[in-house]
Amino acid sequence: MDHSADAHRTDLMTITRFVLNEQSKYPESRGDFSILLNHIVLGCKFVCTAVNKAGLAKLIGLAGETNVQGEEQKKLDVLSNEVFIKALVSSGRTCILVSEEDEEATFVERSRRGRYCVVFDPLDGSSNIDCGVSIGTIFGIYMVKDGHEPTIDDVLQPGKNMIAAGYCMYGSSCTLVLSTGTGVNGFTLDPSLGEFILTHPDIKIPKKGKIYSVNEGNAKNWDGPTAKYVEKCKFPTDGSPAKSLRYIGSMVADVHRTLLYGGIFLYPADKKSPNGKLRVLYEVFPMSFLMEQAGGQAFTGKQRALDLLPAKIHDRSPIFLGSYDEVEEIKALYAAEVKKA
Ligand code: FDP
Repeated sequence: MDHSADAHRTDLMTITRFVLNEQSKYPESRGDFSILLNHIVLGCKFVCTAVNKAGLAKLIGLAGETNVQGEEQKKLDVLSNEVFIKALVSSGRTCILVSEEDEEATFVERSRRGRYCVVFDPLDGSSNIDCGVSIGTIFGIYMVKDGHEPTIDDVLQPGKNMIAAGYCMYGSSCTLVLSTGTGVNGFTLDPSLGEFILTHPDIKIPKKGKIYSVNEGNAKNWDGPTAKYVEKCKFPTDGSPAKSLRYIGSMVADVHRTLLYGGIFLYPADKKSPNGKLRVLYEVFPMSFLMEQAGGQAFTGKQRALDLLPAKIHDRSPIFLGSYDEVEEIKALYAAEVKKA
């Protein structure tokens, strides 16, 4: 990439401009989605700033410490949740919010209600906060039909009914990846402007990948197809080179790398956790939506991930997502297992 040319670019495509451009393609649009997205973006910027200061916690008193004024400070995941709930409610465009942090869904009061339901994990990968590893916010958006009183069934919907999904990664840079159902675009926060700039237009995941990403510490409890797939990654029998293993243990970071470089990310079922670990509504669905929109696939071991119908808001599911060919291989291994039975 020609960075010197970039430094002189003055015509920047900000995320706001991008979304307004998209909106202008739909003359009937009332601009509600753009307003909602603006509030999500604000939440991401707020959390990004808080995450960047996390390493200074002991010095200046953040995240569970007592600060110099003697005030008790909030843990980052609790703070992030509050930031997003407030940003989403104040947008006036939401009616139901489901957060990883809250046991129950939040129903927005009638006077501040809009048509969108947002499911989100405000700070995913939070076990990585204290060591400064990349973490992120994941979100998915459903729309409630006009004139209907929102109920929990409006969010207990298959992922294929989402109208948008995305994540924001708080890493060496702050990157927001978004799909509104017509491809995937990536934006990087320019801290000097305080704006997300389109840096990764029309992301397409490579059809095949050289990287697999999994917590191999769980291998002794895996089922046959998962164990066979990972064995093939390490000891291929078709003459292809062995794959590299990369596992950060922070879903946003592992999925982001998979999206850009290709490969597969898996959090399978195992004997101890028959439904895997990751949550359907705000981890599996948004990431599966993005993968499909980028030309990849997402599979649960039994079906297309976006066809799942969650029964409860915090349901979990095994997940295999990434490059088209890699997921195709996994699907073949599970199909062979079903045939054997
Ligand atoms: P974390 O527990 O740190 O919040 O679902 C949360 C998650 O992280 C994902 O971000 C990550 O992919 C996964 O759990 C890591 O789980 P393991 O530690 O079991 O590998």
